[in-house]
Order: sequence, then C-alpha cells, then structure tokens
Amino acid sequence: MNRRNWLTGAAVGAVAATSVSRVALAAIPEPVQQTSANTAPPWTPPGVTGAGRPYNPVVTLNGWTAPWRMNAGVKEFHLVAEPVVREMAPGFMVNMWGYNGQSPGPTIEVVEGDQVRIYVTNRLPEHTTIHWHGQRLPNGMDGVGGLNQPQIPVGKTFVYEFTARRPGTFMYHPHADEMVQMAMGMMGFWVTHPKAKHPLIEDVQRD
Ligand SMILES: [Cu+2]
Repeated sequence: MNRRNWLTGAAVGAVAATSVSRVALAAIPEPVQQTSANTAPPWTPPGVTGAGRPYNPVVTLNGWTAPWRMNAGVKEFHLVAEPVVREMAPGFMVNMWGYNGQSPGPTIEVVEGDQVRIYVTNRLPEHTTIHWHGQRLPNGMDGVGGLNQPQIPVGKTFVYEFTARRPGTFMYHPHADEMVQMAMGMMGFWVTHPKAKHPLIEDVQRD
C-alpha cells in the first residue's frame, strides 16, 4: 500500500466512523442541558412542519422547558438523571440530584392525545426509574422499579412510550430509592395541554 492509498483508506474509515455517530445521534435525541436556575423563556417548537399541534407554552418559574423533537409523529424527549449543582441564592451552591443539569428537572409540555417517547439515561451513582405521576398509561410504562419494570442500571438508557391521554398538571419523579432520590431533588413538572376547550378545566389568565 503506498501512502496515497493509505490516506484514502484512512479517509474512508473516518467517513464510516462519522456516519455511525450520526446514526446514533439520530436514534436518540441529544439531551439538552441547563446550567442556570433562572426562569427561562417558554420554549416554542422551531418551524411549523412536523412541530406538533399548537399550544400556549407555560413559563416555569426558576425553571425551564425540555425541548422535544418530532420523529414520525412521536414527540421525543431525552432526560438525563444525574448529580447537579444548583445555585439557590447568589453564591449558595447546593449539590443535588436532578435532570439535565438542574433540579427540578425540565418541564415537559405535550398536548392531549400526543404520542410521547422519553429516553431516560441514568448518570446517577445508583439505579433509578421515572414514574409519570397521574398519567393514564400502560402498566409497563408506569416506572415503578422492580414492580412493572427493571431498575434502570447506572449508565443505561430506558425508553418510555405512551399516549398523553389526560389533560392537566402533573409531575414526574423516580420510583427507585425514593426516600433518597426525591429528597435529593429528583422531580419535574409536566403539563398536558387540553386539545380543545375542556368542560372541567378553566382557562387561566396570565400576564
Ligand atoms: Cu408520584
């Protein structure tokens, strides 16, 4: 093999490695991290095509909203359970556990009837799960470790998938070592917007 051929081979190898990582990126949405505990502006989906049905996005005080992407009609999120440092007051840093760089974790916003897929990666020093508190969903998606799913081991990713059937205001939290994990700050806010005016849900006026 002369030098020219060797370079060609190396270039082919590099292209192959790049395409593998692109495939991996396409398979699992890149988790979005947040380093600031300040109130973030509401997140609105970019573009119009495939952006899901419209809704009036919420503002999470001292928090933020998880971006999602559409994949063949499914809203895909990626939550990372991990140790975080949150600034509670200027200079007052607290070591906590949370999601995607913050505690509480990012707000998840969907619309009633949306099909939702949530990748949960465990970067904690112990197993975890997420229980989607108040959702009506298949038993295997309910997130109680050791009961209706295996615990998510350290370093692994579990995929939850269900339809957001019930409009309302909910939360998510682990059902694994609850006394430790929830006390350490692992929880987040979930809003399922009604798909139309709901007879039992009043409109809320906001500034
Ligand atoms: Cu709960």
